[in-house]
Amino acid sequence: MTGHTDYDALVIGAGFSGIATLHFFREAGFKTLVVDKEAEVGGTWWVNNYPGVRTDSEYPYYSFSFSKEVREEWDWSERYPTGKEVLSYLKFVVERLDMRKDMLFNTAVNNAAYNETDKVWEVSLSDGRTLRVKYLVSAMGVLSRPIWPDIPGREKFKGEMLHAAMWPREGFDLKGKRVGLIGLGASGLQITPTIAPEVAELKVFQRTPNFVVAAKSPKTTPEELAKVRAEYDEIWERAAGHPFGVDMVPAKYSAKEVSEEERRRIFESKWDEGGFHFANECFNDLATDHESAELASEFIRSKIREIVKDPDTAELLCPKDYAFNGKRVPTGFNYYETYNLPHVQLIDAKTTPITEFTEKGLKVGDTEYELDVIICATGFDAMTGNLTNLELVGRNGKVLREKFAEGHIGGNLGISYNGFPNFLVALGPQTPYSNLPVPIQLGAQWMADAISFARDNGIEELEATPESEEWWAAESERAGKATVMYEQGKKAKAWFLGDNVPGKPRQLQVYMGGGQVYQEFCRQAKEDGFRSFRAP
Ligand code: N01
Repeated sequence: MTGHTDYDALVIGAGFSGIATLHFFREAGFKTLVVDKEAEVGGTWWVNNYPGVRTDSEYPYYSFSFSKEVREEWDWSERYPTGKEVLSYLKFVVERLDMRKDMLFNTAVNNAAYNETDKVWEVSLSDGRTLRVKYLVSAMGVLSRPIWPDIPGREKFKGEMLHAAMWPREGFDLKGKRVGLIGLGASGLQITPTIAPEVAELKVFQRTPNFVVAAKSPKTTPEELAKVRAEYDEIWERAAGHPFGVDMVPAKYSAKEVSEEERRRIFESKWDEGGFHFANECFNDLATDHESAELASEFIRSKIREIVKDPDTAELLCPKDYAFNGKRVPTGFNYYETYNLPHVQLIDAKTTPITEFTEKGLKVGDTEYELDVIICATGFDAMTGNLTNLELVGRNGKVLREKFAEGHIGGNLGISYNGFPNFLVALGPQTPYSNLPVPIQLGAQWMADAISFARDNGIEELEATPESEEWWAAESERAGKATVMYEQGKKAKAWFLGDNVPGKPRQLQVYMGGGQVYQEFCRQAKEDGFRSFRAP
């Protein structure tokens, strides 16, 4: 029998995942507490307040579908809402659904240990308390453990050193400053055009260029919002059934099946539509066929050469060592155009890498660049970073990071790990590579169903079976290797392979087989009475 508990469930993190988990757990009748080390709700959208931060998924499916009140009452202002607007939305959800009373802020989980006798998790908090809970849920986020660049001398720099994911809460005035930017993933690409107009000089140090698809963010109209509301359930259904969790029409043809002229016409029209329409709606094999991915690459290179006036800069911006989809596709808002500004300079940090930070700036080979501010938009220890950092002790004193070191980062379906009973992960490693609110909401609902089933059937412990972990590791690898992302990602040192973190073993960090396939596996597990989550 389970010993005394303070809560049925404790959820770590009050971002999208924590909010959805709280919603479904409360609905299912579980007394749940959410704790977050930050001062507010929002997770990623609270922490990331760097200049230019915004979504690159469109608002109708970059949001929850579960609350009719929220859907009816919240008005989005533009297609790709800014970080500030997403944060306001999450605050609105929390207020409207009266969630704050079940949330605790400025409180970190120091460690958690499973008490095998009482079958409870003992969770020690930074406020000095130890709570006993039946279920412990990680909703700590997947791209939220920032990493600094592997360049010596950071402490020497006498100017201001900022990280995109640790931007000062109160903002930072860059007006008139000489700024250096390292990192051109989604974060750096949003920062570049946003800060360029106000700084005195912007030096962008590029190691690997990206294939950036253009995006525009028109303002919404009352008519459009009304239409989205009327069609909301269908929009959500389509997004849930799409491999990447977006409401887009999968293309029917291969890029190799059409004439060159027709291909160009289709690429142009989806480029104009903007954002992920280009990746998802042009052709059906840009993520699975290397030649088709190369055709898309060549189109984007032609766009770069068209937009960027200086031919040397344009060539430097053209990725040549890997093809489209080799990195997580980023969207750009005036990104390439920014290099036409006279005070913006692109510096090749690939041929000659950045060797060190100095008192005055940084050095690339023998050249020292003097700077007032250095911005590192150098990414995250993705998917596993927060989990390996947590002192989470399961059966027989085993720590989760030890299990990860053995290679089982995804457990069963990225949700549960053998040896860690009643510990569940919202959006764990090897969950879908997708527009995230969709798998977040579906995953939270699934977890609530799983623990309801356990309660209703007298099952004390939910825990992945060893066989299910072997199966999921093999399926994740099979699915990943069937995509362009795997081979191209290796060339591009993609975070979805773990290649961006020195020393991290190369392993698929996400499930590449498609969100709809993943959901089908989850549905089957539920239909099967969660058998693969009932070790031994
Ligand atoms: O990080 P990244 P990010 N010298 O890992 C460079 C999500 N996201 O924060 O490619 C020079 O993509 C590194 O270079 P290289 C989204 O899923 C979403 O931008 O390794 N450069 C790379 O350019 C995204 O994919 C939004 O050669 C160095 C950069 O740092 C994920 O978060 C917005 C270097 C890191 O890029 C991560 O994006 C923001 C060095 N020594 C983020 N070390 C939305 O729009 C590293 N780099 C919703």
